[in-house]
Amino acid sequence: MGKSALITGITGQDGAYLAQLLLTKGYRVFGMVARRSSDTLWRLAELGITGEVTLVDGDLIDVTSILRALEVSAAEEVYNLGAQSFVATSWRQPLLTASVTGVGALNVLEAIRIHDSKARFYQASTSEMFGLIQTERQDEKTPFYPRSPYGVAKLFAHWSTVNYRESFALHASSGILFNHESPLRGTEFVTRKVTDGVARIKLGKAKELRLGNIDARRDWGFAGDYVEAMWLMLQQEQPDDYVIATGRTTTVREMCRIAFAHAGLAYQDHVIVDPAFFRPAEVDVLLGNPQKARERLGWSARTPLEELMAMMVDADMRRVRRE
Ligand code: G4F
Repeated sequence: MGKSALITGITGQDGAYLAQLLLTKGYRVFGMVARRSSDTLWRLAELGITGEVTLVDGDLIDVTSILRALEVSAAEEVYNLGAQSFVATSWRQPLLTASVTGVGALNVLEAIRIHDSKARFYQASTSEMFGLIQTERQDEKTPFYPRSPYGVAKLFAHWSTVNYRESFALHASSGILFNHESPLRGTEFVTRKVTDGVARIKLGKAKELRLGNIDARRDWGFAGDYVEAMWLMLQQEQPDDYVIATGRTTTVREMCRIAFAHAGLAYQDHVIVDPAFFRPAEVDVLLGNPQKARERLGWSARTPLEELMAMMVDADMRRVRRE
């Protein structure tokens, strides 16, 4: 019988891709699902794996439910992907974000420790922890400077992971993932908002697309590539922290140009900058250095931004046509 894995946040983009990957590797996959989660099971359905995973009720803010999920799943690997993950919302719901995204990770670590589980632990850390960047390219040694309640909460979760590794010898690793996108991304995030907008404009269902700061720069990769890095981290003898990125940074403006051009459109004809989408504090630029992951995990990003945008625009064209 294959290994058993428990994924928190299985209904999100990364949870769905990771579940699919683990199933192909013969794992029994359990997903902890919070009743109050706004996500539905559409992503698992889209990948055709709804019936292949076992869903367990549980909430990151309820340690007892996590203990129960560990018991039911007998998990050998635990991937903590659950979070309030939309940065803009974190200013409007800072305490919820701190509880779920920050303390939630500590709750999983505590549950593993109390349960005396030998499970290996993966924490979904983020480039948002670098925030106001302290070096041009960010790696595992770059000092953190989060710029949102989300970034602050993720930093707490990250250090909790490091601390439990050092205090209790847990096999706990932290993947500092830069932005990663796919057709399964929520439309609140900028890439999917753009590709959904492109499809609607192309098919005559909309004329314009309102965006915030299009001068921001991000290091964007494909989520399907990134979940492989998560799995690889837990296969290492020693737990550690890894930056997962492409090593290329692009403005939101240029990402728009690529997406619109794929549909034969010019972004300048449709994109309107609307201050309503500006953030109280912005992360202007992110650029990861994935050298350690390349050398130690043998991992590197395989999907260039042009290919990723084409994949997302094509998927949204099909989706909008079906509506
Ligand atoms: O797509 P975004 O909302 O992603 P953001 O804030 O970088 O966070 C994402 O990536 C992180 C990894 O670094 C994750 F930890 C996090 O959970 C999430 O997945 O925004 C990207 C950039 C920002 O600078 C934002 O200000 O795009 C800019 N932007 C410009 N107009 C917009 C918009 N973002 C959104 N969501 N919507 C806009 O209209």
